[in-house]
Amino acid sequence: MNQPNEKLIQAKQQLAEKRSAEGRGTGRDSATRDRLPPGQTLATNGWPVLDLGLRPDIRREDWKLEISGAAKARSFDWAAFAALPQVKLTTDLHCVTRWSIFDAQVEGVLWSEFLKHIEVDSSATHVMFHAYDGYTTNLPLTELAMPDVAIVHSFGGAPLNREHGGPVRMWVPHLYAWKGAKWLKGMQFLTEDHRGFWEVRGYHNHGDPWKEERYS
Ligand SMILES: Nc1nc2c(c(=O)[nH]1)N[C@H]1C(S)=C(S)[C@@H](COP(=O)(O)O)O[C@H]1N2
Ligand SMILES: [Mo]
Repeated sequence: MNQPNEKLIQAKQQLAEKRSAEGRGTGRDSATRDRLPPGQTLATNGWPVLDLGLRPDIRREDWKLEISGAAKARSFDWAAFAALPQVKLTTDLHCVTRWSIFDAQVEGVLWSEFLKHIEVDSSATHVMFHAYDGYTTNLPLTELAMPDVAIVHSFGGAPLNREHGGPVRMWVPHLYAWKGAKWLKGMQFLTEDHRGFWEVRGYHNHGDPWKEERYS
């Protein structure tokens, strides 16, 4: 009677698993490769944490978002923010330190929706985002107008944890992740561009991962 060659099957299965893991890890399979911007690797161990190391501990009930500069001054507390129309988004995210994550599920308020609830001067061209850890990052209104830009409070169906910028962070998935301020505290509307924390320290002012706009 012919017996299947268990050893051969095992060896082949191990090879398949190895190749599959390599594909996930490095973007060597074509579907992954097409979604990975140049020079990026898919993070294999969940969503990495990157920041200045301060990680402020803000409770939802203590959180405030201040609108300032070339816009009507206004403050949102958690209740006011949570009352705005909410969406769920599934997007990829790319970090300049070369990891990417696929299919991040976030929930919050789309930028396009948020704009309906504030009064921005016609002279405004850029926004400086301010965070509770002192971090800043600048974005032109034209980039904020791109799809999937949002102010988010949840990830994977749960409140955004402290490490990833809870209670509320910016989500700008078409640019490198440093453009998304964690522990969001303020939006300062500007009539000209000013560079944020990393942008004055050699990071690219625009940060398109598909063009590898990493450093300037
Ligand atoms: N407030 C704040 N936001 C921040 C940072 C920071 O140091 N402070 N780091 C930025 C950088 S460099 C990256 S890569 C992403 C990382 O987000 P994550 O830790 O959720 O992966 O947050 C960005 N937003
Ligand atoms: Mo980063």
